[in-house]
Amino acid sequence: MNEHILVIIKPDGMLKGHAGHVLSRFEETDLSLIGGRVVKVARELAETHYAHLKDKPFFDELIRFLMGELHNNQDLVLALVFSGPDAVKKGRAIAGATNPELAEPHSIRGSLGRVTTKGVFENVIHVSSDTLEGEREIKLWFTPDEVARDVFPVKMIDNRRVWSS
Ligand code: IDP
Ligand code: MG
Repeated sequence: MNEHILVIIKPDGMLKGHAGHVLSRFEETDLSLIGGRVVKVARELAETHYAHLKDKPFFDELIRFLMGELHNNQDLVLALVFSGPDAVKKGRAIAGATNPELAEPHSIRGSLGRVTTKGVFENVIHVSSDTLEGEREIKLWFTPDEVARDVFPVKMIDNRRVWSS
């Protein structure tokens, strides 16, 4: 059964030129790349993406991080959709643990991430942590026409294809 995940090269990864490396790591798996866009991260998108963390003490810093405010105003990220068997497990293994200092050394976060002196986890990539989160996030970052396979149901509104829920 195929799973679908959102992967984001975060501003630290974009600024440091790690997008190609991340793509290479995913290309070593059997996952298929079925969507990709360069996205300017507005505050509303960042806050919606991380809405489940809004009560955390690091939330404001996290939003500023995703908007690129901690990285030379690097406000463009690369958002990717990967699909395939066990995509969540494979994607999370490539990413490594949330805290770069605890992440497996050969993972993306373990090898390329860092914790700032202010305690921000600069962890290079986002990967959906389960299939429900993957669905919510893909629908948030992509329209149906921007995903090259029919992964979730769509409906027509004013002659446009939109996600049906
Ligand atoms: P995940 O990215 O591994 O799924 P989440 O718990 O969903 O981890 O947290 C989302 C993001 O919030 C992390 O990737 C990281 O950038 C940041 N974050 C999570 N926990 C902490 C923390 O304890 N301190 C600082 N930043 C954190
Ligand atoms: Mg998460």
